[in-house]
Amino acid sequence: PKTIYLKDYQEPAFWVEHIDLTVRIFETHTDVESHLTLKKNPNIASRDLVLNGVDQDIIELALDGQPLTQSDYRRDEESLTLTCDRDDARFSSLTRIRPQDNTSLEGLYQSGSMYCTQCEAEGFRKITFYPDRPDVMATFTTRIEADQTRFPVLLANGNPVDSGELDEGRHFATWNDPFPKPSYLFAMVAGNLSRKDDTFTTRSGREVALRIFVEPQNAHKVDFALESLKKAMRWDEDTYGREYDLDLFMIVASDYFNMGAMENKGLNIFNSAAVLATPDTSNDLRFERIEAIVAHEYFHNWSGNRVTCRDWFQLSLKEGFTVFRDSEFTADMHDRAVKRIHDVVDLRAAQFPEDNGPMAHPVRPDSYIEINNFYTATVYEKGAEVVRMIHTLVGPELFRKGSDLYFERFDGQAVTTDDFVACMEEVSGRDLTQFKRWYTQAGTPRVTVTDHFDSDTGEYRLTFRQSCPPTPGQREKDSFVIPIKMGLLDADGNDLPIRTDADYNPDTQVLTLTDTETRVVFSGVNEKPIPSLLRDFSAPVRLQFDYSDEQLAFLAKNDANGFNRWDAVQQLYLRAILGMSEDERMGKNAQVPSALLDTVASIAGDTELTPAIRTAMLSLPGYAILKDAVDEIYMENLVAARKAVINAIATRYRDIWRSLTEGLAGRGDYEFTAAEAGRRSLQGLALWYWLKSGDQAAFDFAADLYHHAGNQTDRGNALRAVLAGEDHALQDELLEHFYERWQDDTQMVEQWLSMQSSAPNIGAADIENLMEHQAFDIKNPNKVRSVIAGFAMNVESFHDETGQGYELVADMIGRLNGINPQIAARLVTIFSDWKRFEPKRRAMMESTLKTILATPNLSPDVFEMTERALK
Ligand code: BAL
Ligand code: ZN
Repeated sequence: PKTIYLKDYQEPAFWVEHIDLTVRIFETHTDVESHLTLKKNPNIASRDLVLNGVDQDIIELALDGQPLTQSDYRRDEESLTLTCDRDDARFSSLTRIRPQDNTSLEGLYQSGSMYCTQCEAEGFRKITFYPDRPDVMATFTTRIEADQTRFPVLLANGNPVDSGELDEGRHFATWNDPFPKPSYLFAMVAGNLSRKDDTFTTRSGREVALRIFVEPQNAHKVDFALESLKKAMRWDEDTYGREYDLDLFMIVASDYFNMGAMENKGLNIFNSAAVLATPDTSNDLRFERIEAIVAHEYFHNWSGNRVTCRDWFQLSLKEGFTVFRDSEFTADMHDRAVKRIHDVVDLRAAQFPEDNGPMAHPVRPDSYIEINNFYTATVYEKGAEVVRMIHTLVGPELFRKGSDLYFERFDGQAVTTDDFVACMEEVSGRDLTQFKRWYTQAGTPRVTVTDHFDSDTGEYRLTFRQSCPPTPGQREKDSFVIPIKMGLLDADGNDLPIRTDADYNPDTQVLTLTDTETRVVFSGVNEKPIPSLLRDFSAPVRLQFDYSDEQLAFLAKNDANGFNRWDAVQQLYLRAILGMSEDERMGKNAQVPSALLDTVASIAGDTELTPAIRTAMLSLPGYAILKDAVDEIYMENLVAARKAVINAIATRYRDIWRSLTEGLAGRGDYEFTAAEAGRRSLQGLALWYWLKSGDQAAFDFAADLYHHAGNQTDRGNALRAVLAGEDHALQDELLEHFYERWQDDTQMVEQWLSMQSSAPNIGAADIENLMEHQAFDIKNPNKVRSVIAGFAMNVESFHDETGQGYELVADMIGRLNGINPQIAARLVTIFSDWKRFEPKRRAMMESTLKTILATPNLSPDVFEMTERALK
């Protein structure tokens, strides 16, 4: 496979001004006719017209109406190249594809009863010959022809311009998209779909028609997404001044989908799991996720579609910015501190480990083999953190000015992360040259902080030292610009006034570090304070300060910053679990620290904290975070230590968990609000602890809650708690009941699968059985994710000492390699921390990776990921 480098980027020799596309769907095949209006790019001397195309049978090709024969062009696996002597030319092609056999779910494919597309990143080349690169922006006219009975609904980007009947029971629809766009934003759908309509009036008074299309059995599941869409449209007007541009905005739900959703111009296509919701079938987390994804895809209309990426190395230009936007949207809609906590948990659980292993890459990578492998936590979530830091450094007003400038200056263009940052520099007058290292240097910086107090002079000094570990291809790192939001707490827990000559902004409480070492002197300090550092997680770094347990307990109780209160408790948990794990390994008697247990009791009883914050503070760090925090992973010891902490918390406070569970019972109908979701989450967690204490009354309560739940949040909380306990008869009974009741509901079946794959004590053999179940379908990514990815995240089971978990997942990767390489490649990341395990698992995981690498006909996707993992 070929490696592509950012440094080799060149504009194409020809632009496409317009494409006229006709897609004729037949029972056994689909014919695609396309006509490209080409224009020579005067900046490039070459006259090579390079058209990407794969998995297509050529019927005829023509240039300016002259048929082309094989000697007229050069062909390789991914493209054909011909010489075009005219500056204005028209390239035509007629090719044949087979969407019904397309299991990669890229390009045009069959999903259930419908046909739909996924073109990002490089799926359009599976539909027709085209310069399939994001810097080529064209207007599209799309005509679809298909059987009228089987496919009554025919959709494409833009506005409907024509439709009518054809012979033999067929019909057509023609769509025109007036906004130039890259081919990755192309979409079309043909199906028997039910439709729900709504409208949105933009702030300038234009009425936009909103339509959601779903397969008929899902017609009752669209209201929440429609409401979310309208909220997102309003928010983008209010917060960014961005108005929707077409007269029609459509969403289609597809059961077979590799990603969460896709922002195709005017025609978003969603994974059904990311759009369909009812209180009876979706839990609160799912509601929040759907609201965020609907918003994310909608926000792309500006940050991604109107202004797009010049090349795929710039992916974070649209993804990092858009994740930042959707994260702020959720914070505004619900609870800002809780949203920040959830984002940081995800970052630490997914992105930090990525940055800490062989898959580490910069937010703007330098090279790739398969771009699909770079839709990563680094490009998305760390990319969003980088945008957030710019927001923090320049402040909200200038950030908005910078984004206005960016959208205005680059509207209709394909640009780079440098262009984005340049706008922020221009409006703020701030030089962000050093800051841009966040885009080019991989790895999570470490910031070690020490302090010194001089009571004679009333000076308190903090010394910050930053470093960044080596990552693949980058041994040495230059220092980063790191905004540290901070405060100093006095003995009563109040913030002291800050007096310092350092680069500290009193309005935002932000201290900006630029050097490897920074000494900051605070004057007028009468007593030694406790520093509260990295408030709101103001930079994606690992900050280390040598707090005592008592100081952490103090911060957990008193810090004015909600995020840091939570983080102080997390440090207590982490420290306790890691300490106990190490004690265990050394054969010492491991004790749960009393500061931790006291803190837990005080949080559980603190009714001044919202239930949602209490849930977050009472939730232990997961294994992804624990594994990432140690140099060498000893799974048995980590598991034993984490369980011991849970058991101590559960049994010591059994009465608290019981009274919380009972006291937090819901009244009235389900409402998806921050307050109600918080209440349900705390009840779910309390029930889980109560049940972990082994109290029979808790099992009875859970069974009762399961059977009488009026919504899926409560039902799921009850079932998850039962699955975490030891009553196997009750587990079987509820699981059987669940499937019986919900087997016709795809989203519920997916949850049924993932609750089992992530339950404690599940083994590889159970997973094999689950894959034999009629509910499983290896060609459906959601089912694969529910069972296989769920199992792989279930580290207690996946890392079983026999290595059977590894074998099972490797076997799946081998099978998926030929079916859906994108999904197969994603699963490889599960093994990427193999080098950090103790010798036995390390050897087993390495050999598993080598087995994967030896798979016959390995796709470039899986090859690239496995090779990187092994390095
Ligand atoms: N662009 C791929 C899906 C998303 O990030 O919105
Ligand atoms: Zn996106």
